[in-house]
Amino acid sequence: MATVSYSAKEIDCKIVYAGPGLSGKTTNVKYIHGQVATGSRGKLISLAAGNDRTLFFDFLPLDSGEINGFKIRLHLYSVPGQAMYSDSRRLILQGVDGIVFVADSQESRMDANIASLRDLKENLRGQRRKGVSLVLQCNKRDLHDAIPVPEIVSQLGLSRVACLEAVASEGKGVFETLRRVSRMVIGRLHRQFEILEGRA
Ligand SMILES: Nc1nc2c(ncn2[C@@H]2O[C@H](COP(=O)(O)OP(=O)(O)OP(=O)(O)O)[C@@H](O)[C@H]2O)c(=O)[nH]1
Ligand SMILES: [Mg+2]
Repeated sequence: MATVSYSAKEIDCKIVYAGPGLSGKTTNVKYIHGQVATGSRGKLISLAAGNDRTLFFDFLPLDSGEINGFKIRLHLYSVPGQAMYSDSRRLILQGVDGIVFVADSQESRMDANIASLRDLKENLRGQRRKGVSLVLQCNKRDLHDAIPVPEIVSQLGLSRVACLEAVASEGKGVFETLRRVSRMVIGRLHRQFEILEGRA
């Protein structure tokens, strides 16, 4: 859930990139870091092993405009996709506002996508799931064995979720995905402010 600091006039939102190992979560966050002007972002922190696999998370703070004089700060995290790090994922998902599920489009990775989505649902248990925005990113669309997007959507049972295609290693679809999820998260904040101010 977004945290509001009245003294700093700042709202912090948490957006988490989830999905199976090697699906391209870190690649999304690194690309965003490389494209956003230094004045609008903080430092990228990556806790990774020597082989670039995420061990705990990547973290990138981004400024994203204002609501009623409150500065909005998006905190982007990527989780480690490897199955054994489920406890870390549960920790990182605490208080999440928006999730990008980065699916790997390769046919050979469909079982991993399905297992990762199941693990995500389990890790969100106990949280107010209704307040969390979810976006599906079908990544690695450049690979020859990428299966059609509707098939991925259907196998994951995510037909009611916003879906975007990406080639994150080339930056394609990365900002479109971030815009979609942040618009959903910030839209909800706007509605909450309207309710607080009795304008709803
Ligand atoms: N061909 C292709 N390769 C990609 C794409 N996106 C990412 N990759 C590559 O996939 C590999 C894994 O990417 P990462 O971003 O490290 O994957 P991850 O999801 O963070 O993996 P974990 O940290 O282990 O969970 C890297 O070699 C990337 O360059 C893509 O769209 N197409
Ligand atoms: Mg990673």
